[in-house]
Amino acid sequence: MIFEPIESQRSTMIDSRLIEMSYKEAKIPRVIFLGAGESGKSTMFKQLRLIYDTGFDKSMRSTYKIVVHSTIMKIAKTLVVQCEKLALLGDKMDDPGLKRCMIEGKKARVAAERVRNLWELDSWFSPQLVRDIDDILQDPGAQNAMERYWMRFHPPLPDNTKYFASRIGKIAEETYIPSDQDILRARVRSVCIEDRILQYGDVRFQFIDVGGQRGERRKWIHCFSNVTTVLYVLSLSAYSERLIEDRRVNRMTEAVALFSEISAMSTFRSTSIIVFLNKYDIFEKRIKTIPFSSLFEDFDEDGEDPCCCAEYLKFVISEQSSKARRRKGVACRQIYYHLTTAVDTNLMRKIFESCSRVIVSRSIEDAGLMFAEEPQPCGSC
Ligand SMILES: Nc1nc2c(ncn2[C@@H]2O[C@H](COP(=O)(O)OP(=O)(O)OP(=O)(O)O)[C@@H](O)[C@H]2O)c(=O)[nH]1
Ligand SMILES: [Mg+2]
Repeated sequence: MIFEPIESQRSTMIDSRLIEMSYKEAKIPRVIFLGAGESGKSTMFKQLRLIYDTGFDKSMRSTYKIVVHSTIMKIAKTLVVQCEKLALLGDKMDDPGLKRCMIEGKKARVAAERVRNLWELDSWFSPQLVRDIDDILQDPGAQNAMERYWMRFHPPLPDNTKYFASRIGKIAEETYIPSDQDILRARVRSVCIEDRILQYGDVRFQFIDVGGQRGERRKWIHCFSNVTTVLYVLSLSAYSERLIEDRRVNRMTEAVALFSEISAMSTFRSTSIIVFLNKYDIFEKRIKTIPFSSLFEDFDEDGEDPCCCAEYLKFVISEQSSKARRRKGVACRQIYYHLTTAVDTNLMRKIFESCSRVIVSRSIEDAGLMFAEEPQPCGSC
């Protein structure tokens, strides 16, 4: 099941009440980010803060310093464990590629031993730890493993692995303060609902970010009222990844099914829907190593062309959501698509600008200031 049953949990009620209150006070239209876990919703939400608000303040940067440090520790630890697993697997399968994933250098092996024995919570970012992590990251065996894991399997190594591995020197400095890009790349799983009121074009909107993992979705319903636009974020690179919540399920399959469900909800009957096909930067590299057709067997076009693959995906999404709407008797409407890389601020500025026409006009229609076009019955799609 994609949506979990609605449970009246205390934290949920607090989240939703807060949002409800601020909405009632402000009486402004809402725009909500929805999508599966790790698709990039919070990253886009952070971009809104950078582009339309005051950016990241001092206290946010110091919070993220801890996040960045713990991310690097986690990457190093995971890498040490995975290197062993891969090398063992290589032996078993007689695969020289996998065998090469053994940490080889003497210095790196000693460092790996130390890092393996660390407790994440009680370790601090000491100079010794930084040297150890650097020794591990420089090791050819670990680099082979990183490449394989980053490209092929997910989890365990997160999308930001390469980025933070390349920044270790800077991050280890005592005076280090996370840059905007570090904050955009740092991952904090959303477990509560966040909202922010922003001036967007000529209109003030309440933007809402929610957690996308299965356990978080039961909270969504509390902020569905008065939404004028849904921004659905779907990770393109998900086609080769599995859900953290259930390793048997492909992430893209889940994301497409979730979208179909949302687009067929009667609550969103007259809501604008914009789909961000995100993580384009990862996707265009990954399709060169893992065929897009590994998930979509019917896809027989140029698998090395990211736009061609994305077009096919749009077709799949439209087909499945039309079917879901027909089943529920919900009228057909236009869905807008954008290819995005959420960590790229310049690109996101352009994307948000180009979405403003849809978002703003919808809110004006809802306010009754403009003539709203009647939706077509679903039989015509
Ligand atoms: N390279 C790259 N990384 C991205 C992109 N979008 C998001 N990420 C990274 O992906 C990770 C997950 O992004 P989040 O924004 O936390 O995902 P989310 O949808 O909010 O996830 P939940 O809170 O679990 O629902 C973070 O480390 C981001 O920096 C992208 O377009 N390119
Ligand atoms: Mg999030």
